[in-house]
Amino acid sequence: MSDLTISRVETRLLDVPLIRPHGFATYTATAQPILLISVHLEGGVVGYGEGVVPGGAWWGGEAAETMKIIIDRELTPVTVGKEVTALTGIVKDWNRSVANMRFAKAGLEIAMYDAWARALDVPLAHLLGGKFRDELDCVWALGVLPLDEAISEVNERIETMGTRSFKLKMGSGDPRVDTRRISELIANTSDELSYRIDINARWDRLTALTWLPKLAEAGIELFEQPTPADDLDTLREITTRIGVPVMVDESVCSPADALNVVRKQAADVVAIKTTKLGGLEESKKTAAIAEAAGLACHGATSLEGPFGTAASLHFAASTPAVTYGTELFGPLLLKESYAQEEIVYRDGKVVVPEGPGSGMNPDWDKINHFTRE
Ligand code: MUC
Ligand code: MG
Repeated sequence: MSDLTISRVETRLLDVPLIRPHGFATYTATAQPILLISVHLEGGVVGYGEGVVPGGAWWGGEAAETMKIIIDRELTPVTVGKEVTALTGIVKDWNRSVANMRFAKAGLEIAMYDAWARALDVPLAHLLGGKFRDELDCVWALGVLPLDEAISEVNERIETMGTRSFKLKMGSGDPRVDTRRISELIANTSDELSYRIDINARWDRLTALTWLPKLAEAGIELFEQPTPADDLDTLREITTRIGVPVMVDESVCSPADALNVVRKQAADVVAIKTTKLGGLEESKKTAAIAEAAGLACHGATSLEGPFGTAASLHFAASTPAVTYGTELFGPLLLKESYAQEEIVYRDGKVVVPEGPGSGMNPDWDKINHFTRE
């Protein structure tokens, strides 16, 4: 046993209200369930991670509640008592006893990495190859909103964050209505802005081939996951026929998925989420595959809070393959933070927090306030 031995793992469910309802294709979130994961070392250091999905199980099948069960019952017993520096071997042990469950594994892996970096008193990025940049472009996402609310939110974000690039969720309603709403939004806001859409895999091939060209004409510059995750042939057809870059998100939840997208030439950009991919190591592997094939990588979010977002920022700051900016705005969607520090957003960018670890420290009063009974 040493100061780096993992003495215990704690998980607690938080319910954190959002600043406004966030409408996805098939779900509207008003609060974000977040599993706060703490990894305690014998020497007294504690590392933090978050188990988070965008709203709930609709996105990929896991939820904060399932992550708690998997971590408490399956992953913790094969983690406690080992040195945090044995992280790779610990993850191999997890994979022997638990298949898939990447969101759960990501939260615990990141908490271990955070504890390790804090024990060395260095920023998390030092364990990931080191930072080569201190800030990254950051888009803002609008949920499905009525036109007037969307216009005022775009102008408010330009004012408060200097945002130049916006992601528009869609896919919940009539494609004709959605397309008209988005065309009017683009026409009624500054023509110096860039817009992309995320349909969360909910359009079928015919709907996509009918409406995406009209959205391209309206000025949409990127199609995120317009059609189902497994149908890479349709994604390739969209990528080659319409001429607007396609970003895969639900299609890539592992390095092997990225290889399939490369082989099928199904997309131009890969959304790298440290959550869906199972943590920082798996995200590095996925980004390397995309980079080797000439695909761009985007530092994407599952709407993590401050701890998960900071870890993803340290990842993106140490991964040159992330060339397509980020959407790591999660903490700004939460009505209140539960960390002592604030992540800084300015001039359309987000600043990588300083360490040790992720650079975020718990505000226990707020955490206790948000903890689910
Ligand atoms: C997703 O599918 O991209 C990221 C931002 C947002 O508004 O939704 C998430 C999930
Ligand atoms: Mg997406």
